[in-house]
Amino acid sequence: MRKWLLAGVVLAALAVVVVVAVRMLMPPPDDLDLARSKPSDGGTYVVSVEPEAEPVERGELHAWIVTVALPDGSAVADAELTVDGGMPQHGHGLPTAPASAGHIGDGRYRVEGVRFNMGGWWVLKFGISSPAGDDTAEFNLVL
Ligand SMILES: [Cu+2]
Repeated sequence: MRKWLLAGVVLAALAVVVVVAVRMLMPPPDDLDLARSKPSDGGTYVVSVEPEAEPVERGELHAWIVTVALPDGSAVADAELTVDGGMPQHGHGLPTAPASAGHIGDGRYRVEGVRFNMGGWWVLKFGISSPAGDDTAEFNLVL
C-alpha cells in the first residue's frame, strides 16, 4: 500500500517536471507583436520603449527609456509609471521590481532595475497616470 502511494507521488512529480519543461521549451507565438511604439490600450497615450543599451543581455540589470506622448504627439512630462511583466509561457513575473526614476525630459522616463533572467518571451506592462488619464500599455520582447 505504501509502495503504491510512493509510486503515485513520484509519478505526479514527474508529470509536473514534464509539464514545466514543455512550457519552458515552447517557442514564442509566431504572430507576436514586437512593436516598440504603440497607442496605449485605451488610446490615451502613444507609448514607446527602448532599452537604454542594445542588445539586452540576459541576466544583466539595465534600464529602459519609456516615452509617453499624447496622440497629437505632445510630450507628457507629468506621468507616473508603474511597471509589471513576466513570461506568459512560464507563468512567472519579473525577477526584479523595476520602477520609474522619473521624467528625464521630452516625455521620456527612465525605468531602472530591469533584469531578464532567462531566454524566451517576456512581456513588459506599464501603467501610466497623468492628468490626461490612467491607461496601460504592454510590450513583447523575445530574448
Ligand atoms: Cu521564464
